[in-house]
Amino acid sequence: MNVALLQRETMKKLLIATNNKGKVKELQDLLKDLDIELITPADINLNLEVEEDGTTYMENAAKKAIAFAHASGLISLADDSGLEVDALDGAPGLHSARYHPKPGASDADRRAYMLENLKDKPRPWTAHFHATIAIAIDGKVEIAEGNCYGEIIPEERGNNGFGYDPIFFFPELNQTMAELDMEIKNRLSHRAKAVLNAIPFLKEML
Ligand code: ITT
Repeated sequence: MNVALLQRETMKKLLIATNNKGKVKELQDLLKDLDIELITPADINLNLEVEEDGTTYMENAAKKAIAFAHASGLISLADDSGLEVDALDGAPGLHSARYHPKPGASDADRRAYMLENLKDKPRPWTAHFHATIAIAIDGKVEIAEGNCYGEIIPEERGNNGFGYDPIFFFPELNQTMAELDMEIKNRLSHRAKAVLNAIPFLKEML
C-alpha cells in the first residue's frame, strides 16, 4: 500500500449528516482544513430521512446527528437551521424547510410565499439565519450555534447558495447571500459561525 493510501485508510472519518446539497457543499468547504476524511451520505449509499419533530433546533440537530451516526457507525455532523423574520414574529424559523401550504413546494415557492406574507408589512424586514450543529458518536452529542443578521428584500438577487439566499440581503455589503461567492458566505454565515464554534470539540472527538 502506498503512503497516501495508507494515510487515507487511517484518517478519521466524519459523516456530513444532511440530505441538503447546498449544506453539503458549504460544510465540505468549512471543514476542509481539518485533518479528517469527509464522507457524504451518497458516498456510503445511505438514504436516511429523519423526521424533524423537535421543538428546538437543538433537538432536531441532535436527532439527525444521532440517527446518521447510528446508521453509519461514523462520527456524524448534522445542521438544523432556519430563517427568522421579525415582521413574521420569527417565522418560518424551525419550519423554514417546510414553509409552504403545498406539499412538494420548491425553495422558489417558499421565497415567493414569504414575500407574499411580508408585502403589507413596513420595511426594513429585518431577519436572521440561525444554525445549530450537532456532532454525535456513541450516544455522545456536542452542540454549537451561530447566527447571521440581515434583511429580506422584495426582489430576488443572485444565483449562488440555496434556500432563502436570493432574498436575504446584507445592507452593509449591498449584496444578497446569493450574490456572495461561497468563500465569502462561508466567512459570514450562521453555519460558518456554528462550525467555528464546533471546531474545538470536533478536534477532541476525532
Ligand atoms: P437536512 O435536514 O437534511 O439537513 P433541510 O434542508 O431539511 O436538510 P433544515 O431542516 O435544517 O434542513 O432546514 C433548513 C432550511 O432553512 C433550509 O431548507 C433552507 O430553506 C433554510 N436555510 C438554512 N440555511 C440556509 C442558508 O444558508 N441559506 C438559505 N436558506 C437556508
